Amino acid sequence: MLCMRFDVLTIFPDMFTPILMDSIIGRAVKSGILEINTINIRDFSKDKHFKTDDYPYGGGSGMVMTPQPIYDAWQSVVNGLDYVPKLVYLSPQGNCLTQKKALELREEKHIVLLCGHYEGIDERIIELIVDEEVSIGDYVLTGGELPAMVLIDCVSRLVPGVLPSEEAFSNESHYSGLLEYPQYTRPYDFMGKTVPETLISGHHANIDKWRQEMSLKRTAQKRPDLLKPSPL
Ligand code: 4GX
Repeated sequence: MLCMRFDVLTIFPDMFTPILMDSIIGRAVKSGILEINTINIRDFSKDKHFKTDDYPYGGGSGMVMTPQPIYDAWQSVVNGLDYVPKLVYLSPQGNCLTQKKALELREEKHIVLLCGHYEGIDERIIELIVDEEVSIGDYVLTGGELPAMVLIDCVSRLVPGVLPSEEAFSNESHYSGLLEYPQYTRPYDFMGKTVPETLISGHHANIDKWRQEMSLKRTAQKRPDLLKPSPL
């Protein structure tokens, strides 16, 4: 039944309760398709004040997350497993989280997510245990928790059984590399603006053609960068 497991190493485990409650992800956790655990890095601190950060060697402003509690928190997840789960560190220096990257991560049965704070984590953690750094975009947040939630949300919805229907994600934005076509629901006339005639014609071939054309037109207008051949 269990399809995918996430373990989140964080100093703010309570931030994750909203995505584990009431949401589509929460429902998948309750039904056993997903397992999501949070591990409080602070619980593993050997410091007498349970500190998880320290001053940077070489000086400078801000604090750096100490390696020991992170390493021991990771050990607590890996202990007893007969495989080593992929460890992803959320950081602005990472590979961009795209739909392609989400489809790739969906192939893992178990992902451990490491959330950093302050000026980041001790570089030796990245060298010793991090498999991949992933960024959710070119902006700076206060911590890796929101990026971890974004990653869990976008990878989880690709796991079979999490969304009500499989087709729900097969024709949506970015799946085909194009943006979605415009959607309409009732009423037919809203504030004098009516629904495009093709959509009420009942002619399915014409509707498909209209949607494809609109997807392409929209992408050219709003995100022309998506139509350019990628350098990779
Ligand atoms: N996409 N953040 C990581 C700590 C940090 C600081 C410096 C490395 C170097 C982010 C993003 C993001 C905030 C998570 C800073 N790590 N993560 N954190 N954008 O902004 O993923």
